[in-house]
Amino acid sequence: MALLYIRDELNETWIPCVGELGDIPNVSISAAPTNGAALVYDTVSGKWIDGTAVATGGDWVDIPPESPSAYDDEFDDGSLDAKWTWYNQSYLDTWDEDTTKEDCLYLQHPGWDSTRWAILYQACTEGSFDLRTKVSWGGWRGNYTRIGLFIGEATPGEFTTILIGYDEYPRIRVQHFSDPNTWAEHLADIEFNGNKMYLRIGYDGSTFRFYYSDDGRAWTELYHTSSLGFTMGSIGIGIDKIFYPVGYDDSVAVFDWFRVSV
Ligand SMILES: [Ca+2]
Ligand SMILES: [Ca+2]
Repeated sequence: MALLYIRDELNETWIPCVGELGDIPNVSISAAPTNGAALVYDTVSGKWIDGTAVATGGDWVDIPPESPSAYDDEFDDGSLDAKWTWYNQSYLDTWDEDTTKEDCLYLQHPGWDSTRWAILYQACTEGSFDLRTKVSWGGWRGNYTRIGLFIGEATPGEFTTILIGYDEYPRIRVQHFSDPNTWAEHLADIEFNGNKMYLRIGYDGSTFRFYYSDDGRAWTELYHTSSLGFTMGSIGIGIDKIFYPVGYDDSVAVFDWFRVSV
């Protein structure tokens, strides 16, 4: 029989689920199961997940949700889903949904053509939402290379992104663009020397919040605003690398999944 563990977020430990659960902060468990399985409620994602999935103390944020939204993509079936539309895909930009390694989406952007952000987007005008992705670098990075998560106008026009990127030094940054080719303003940033990050944008009907996390569970808010300055019409992911001469290595964004709660 698999042993179920419960995550104690306050003490950052896994607690074996034997006997009485007691009052453990931030988690709850379903009624006694009849089939040997158990459901654990993850207060971070707001979803019930199969308790056996965390039996080894694993990283359950990487387990697909039981009820994915129509916007979700696990990037695990070998082809780019029809729900995505490219913006600024030049003949140089390629994608690879690699099912032979980690079931990730690789966006490769040489960057020495005239475009800036190469973007994959979906139309979205939801009143409130929670948008998350897991992203890492898969190639070269230098000044003005960026990979990130965004919300924007339709097609997508003006947009605001939370990204991991490089500008004199490596950063996590919230940035506003007038359009995918035109930078507008820096809104917030911190130094970040890592390679992998979870990024999140939430809107509760009154405030837009931009978060990052190194484990996908404990989130740090980097920026919030009550007004984006534009009307939201799209959500998506992208990679930016501008005007490096031929000879620099390609820049590659590796997205593991894209999940949306509305
Ligand atoms: Ca796919
Ligand atoms: Ca995946």
